[in-house]
Amino acid sequence: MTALYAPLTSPDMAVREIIKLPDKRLRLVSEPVKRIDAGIRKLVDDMFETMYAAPGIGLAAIQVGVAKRVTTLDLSKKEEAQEPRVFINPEITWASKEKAIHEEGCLSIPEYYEEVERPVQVKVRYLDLEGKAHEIEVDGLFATCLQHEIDHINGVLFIDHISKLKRDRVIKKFSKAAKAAKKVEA
Ligand code: K1U
Ligand code: ZN
Repeated sequence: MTALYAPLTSPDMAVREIIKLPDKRLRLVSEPVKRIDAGIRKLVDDMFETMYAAPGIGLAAIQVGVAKRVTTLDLSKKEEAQEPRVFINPEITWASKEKAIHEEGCLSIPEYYEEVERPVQVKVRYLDLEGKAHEIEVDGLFATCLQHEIDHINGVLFIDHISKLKRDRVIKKFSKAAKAAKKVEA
């Protein structure tokens, strides 16, 4: 199974701003990580800090405005020890024909939840923070969340998997809120 990431906190870690719908950066296709350097390690630290503060169970780098193919995940329950996981350049190498419906949320579309149909199981190839390659087969919430994050890396949002009517409605609502917030700022 996936090697867990450590350390969990350090004084240098920072909560970054999570960009929200309709921010166009959410539609960017993120660039592969070529070298895992101090900048990537700092990004990952900050992504964990941001994800835990939100709180969320996953986060893609583009959600903090960085178009790099990096995602963090922690599916542990409140009462359990944290299980931070990092996926660099993750790729789905296989998806089951069998599909399942799960309710999804998104930190970039706060307080909006919808049922989404996705493959039950996927195989995902990725690099860890040491640059070591792994391939894992996951199902359940792990598979749902990892597919959601890989979608982010490709500029896809979970609302792209729901009806056009519902999608248009939520985009309109968030666009209106963003306009109103801009007016207050001005
Ligand atoms: O990528 C994101 O926007 C994070 C998102 C991940 C996700 C959730 C559910 C299904 C698929 C992908 C979230 O973390 S939304 C918040 C959330 O689900 C949650 C927050 C606190 C405790 C438990 C769940
Ligand atoms: Zn999301």
